[in-house]
Amino acid sequence: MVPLEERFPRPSVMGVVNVTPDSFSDGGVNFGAEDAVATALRMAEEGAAIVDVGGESTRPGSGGVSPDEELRRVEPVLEALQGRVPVSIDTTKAEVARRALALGAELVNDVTALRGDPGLAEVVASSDAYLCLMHMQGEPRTMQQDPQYGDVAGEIAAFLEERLSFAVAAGVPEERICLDPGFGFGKTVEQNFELLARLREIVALGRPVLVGLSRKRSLGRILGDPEATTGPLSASLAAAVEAYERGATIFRVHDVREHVEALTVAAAVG
Ligand code: 9MG
Repeated sequence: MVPLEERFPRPSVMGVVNVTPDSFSDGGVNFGAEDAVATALRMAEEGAAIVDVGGESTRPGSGGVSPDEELRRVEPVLEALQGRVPVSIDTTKAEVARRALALGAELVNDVTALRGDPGLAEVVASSDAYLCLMHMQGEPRTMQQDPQYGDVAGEIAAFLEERLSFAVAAGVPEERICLDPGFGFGKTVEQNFELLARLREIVALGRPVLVGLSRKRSLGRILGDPEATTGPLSASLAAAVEAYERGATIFRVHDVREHVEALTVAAAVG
């Protein structure tokens, strides 16, 4: 088995392919399977190490979709990409992950860190897939209402350490796991920026760290729009480079070419 850090050397870019009608960050441009496939192929050409295909929105305020609906959205995309582009499946559901892995996905990106579906750990453990465990306070529908932390980086590090132990105890080898502090998932603007400043505390857990800062609303808000629901590319690139300098390995982004270029420069300096 190839450890995750060898399969995805630092920095690796993960392209976001939301097969959803209701994403703020990309306006639902990939809701049609053909568009989603074309986007994924373009991202691979632009240098993405992997594309993250998801059929359920996790933006603040969103409710869930059924496994059938999620599969209806992602299956044709996974079928068309099989053997052509490395794929990650962005899902919290065992049934969706099982089907995606059968269709060639090599990473399961679970924003609940194995707290959502009790069957998901077994699906990952019985495959040779990689796994991303992400921190979220609350659930997407309500998570931005009043997030509270005593020590944001310390609490998130402790959470991720516990979820890593849980996943390993469930049979997922540690070498296959990466950790994600979950920027924007139950965090205020100030909490997100403190977390980014202290990202080394998450990196110190010893597993590769994946970050999703691209187009996040905190970036728009720090630039002066208190109602922003997204952030611009310029701010996304600055945030990615800051995360790189603090040790992040995988960057989940919408604008692949620009992030590959920015991170190549950062890596040349680093
Ligand atoms: C699905 N999704 C949306 N934002 C994300 C982030 O920051 N990290 C991960 N792992 N997944 C995300």
